[in-house]
Amino acid sequence: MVTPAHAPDERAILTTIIAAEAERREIPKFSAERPEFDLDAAYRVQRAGIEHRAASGRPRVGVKLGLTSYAKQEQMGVDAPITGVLTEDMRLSPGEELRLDELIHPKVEPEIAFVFAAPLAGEDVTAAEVRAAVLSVHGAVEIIDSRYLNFDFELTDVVADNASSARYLVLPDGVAPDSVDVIAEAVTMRVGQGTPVEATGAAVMGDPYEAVAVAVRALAGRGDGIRAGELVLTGALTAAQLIEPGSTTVAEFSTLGTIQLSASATR
Ligand code: OOG
Ligand code: MG
Repeated sequence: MVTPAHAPDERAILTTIIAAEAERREIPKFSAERPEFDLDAAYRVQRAGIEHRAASGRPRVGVKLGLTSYAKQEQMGVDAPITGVLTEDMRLSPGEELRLDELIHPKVEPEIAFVFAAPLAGEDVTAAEVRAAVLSVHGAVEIIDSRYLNFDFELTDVVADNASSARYLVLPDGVAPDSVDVIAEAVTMRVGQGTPVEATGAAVMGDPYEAVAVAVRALAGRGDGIRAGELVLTGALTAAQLIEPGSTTVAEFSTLGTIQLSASATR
């Protein structure tokens, strides 16, 4: 999988990212000094990082879409959707405190999540096929924590950093695809006393099922897909909001329920 000519540099990039996450240290982006570091190389680094997590007892449990909404693309100055991989250790249970002493500069974003009944892969998967493979639809928040200084990155950097993945909280009670209009589903989210942000599912490429179809087609090009039983986060509906120590984030979905996530008082 790893192209020999680029392997040493890719290994060095991954080692630096893993250390940054473990030591809660921001690092400068790689792209500035490595013009040869392209998207294929970035996804190889991401994959190697996921293999490293699995080897250390943190197995893959799903896929996340990133930068699928205009709000996010505009916030990050990046203009294409990406994918990352969710691992078991990233999961937060409802009521569990978000420990800021484990993270660098986390932000929270509201998302619509799918749990898949059937596997899904292929270069020509459609939104209808995505919907047919979905078992349940859930309200969720993702906590992203880019390992880069000030969340300053190009597409290659953020892909190598597993799309800034850090934590996620998915409401346990999901509904069948027939019972929810994911395009019209609305969310309002507020961190502490901050300004509420709101959006509907349409913010994600017009239709979260379509966003997943696009992602599955991209995954197919890299020999990957969604496995039966996996969770998929379809991408932030709004811009991500910084999490202040001691704050409680409330994300209220129109039909999928309400998430409350309290952050520790100290970082
Ligand atoms: C990249 C991750 C984006 C989303 O939902 O759009 C993402 C970032 O903004 O750091 O998770
Ligand atoms: Mg996200």
